[in-house]
Amino acid sequence: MTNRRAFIAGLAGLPFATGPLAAIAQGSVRALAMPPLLDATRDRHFRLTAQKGKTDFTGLGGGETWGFNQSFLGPTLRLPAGASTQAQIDNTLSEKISVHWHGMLIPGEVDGGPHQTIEPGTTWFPELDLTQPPATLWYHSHVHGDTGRQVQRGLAGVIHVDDGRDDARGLPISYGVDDLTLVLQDRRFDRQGRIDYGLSMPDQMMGFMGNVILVNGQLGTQAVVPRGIVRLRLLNGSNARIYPLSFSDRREMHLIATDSGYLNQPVAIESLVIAPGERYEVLVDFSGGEAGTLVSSANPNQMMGGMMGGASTAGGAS
Ligand SMILES: [Cu+2]
Repeated sequence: MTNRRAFIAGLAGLPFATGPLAAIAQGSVRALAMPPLLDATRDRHFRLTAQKGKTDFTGLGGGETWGFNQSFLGPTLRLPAGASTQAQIDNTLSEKISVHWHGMLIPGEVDGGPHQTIEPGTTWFPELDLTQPPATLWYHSHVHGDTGRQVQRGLAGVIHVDDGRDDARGLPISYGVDDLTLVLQDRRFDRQGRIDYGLSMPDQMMGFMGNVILVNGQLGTQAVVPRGIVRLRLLNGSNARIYPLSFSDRREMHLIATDSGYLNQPVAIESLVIAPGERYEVLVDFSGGEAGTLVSSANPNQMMGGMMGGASTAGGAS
């Protein structure tokens, strides 16, 4: 594949990672996998099953994780703009969850907030009538007092609201090829590689902060993209970490969309700051063939920043 070049999306190399994790971060680089695409634009129906699984993120063994239709996180939902889609959510877990459609402009009765829990062993059938313009949204459990833990476990995924006109707009539309969905999340792992969500006093005061960055639930990965313009749909699905993102060679990005959809025109930027829950879409030019490294500098909202370390790397170059 001589016309393709590597673009690394997720080599977590935080300077304060502990022993075994630091070794993994410096280890071999794997290909970044996208969440599976669940395209409901034709059927106007989709089904998500909240389920238990096991994930070994670090190679140290791993442990129980949760996901929709898989072990960790959920599929990317492609939903039609200007149409109604019937959803079916099965909860096979042993505790109540909810599925909140973050960013969706829909009535409260189908919004999936803390008032709409899905009890264990039950199914919820919300009808999602999308009257909003195309945008990148996300879904996540939103149980009162338990959202942080359940999202850490994996109950989250991305939504593309699609009006079928992106090709006419000249935007990349091949999912996972030149249209990449990147879910940025931080985690802590114990020595067995299980997700560690023990909340310390600073966690409770400042919000949970992990010491490794996962991209689509994966550590130490790179994405290979075609030469040309590549679209990155970025979601910060972390509890509290804010990511100031840029490419290590300061290459230009063109911001095309934010939480509510497309801008009137692209804006050339060198960096962007993405807070928890936010989405940004950027175009990056890979026609020159040089690999790029997407880097996150230190969380600007971090108490004791000096103690916790400075720059952290969300990507690495090849
Ligand atoms: Cu939300």
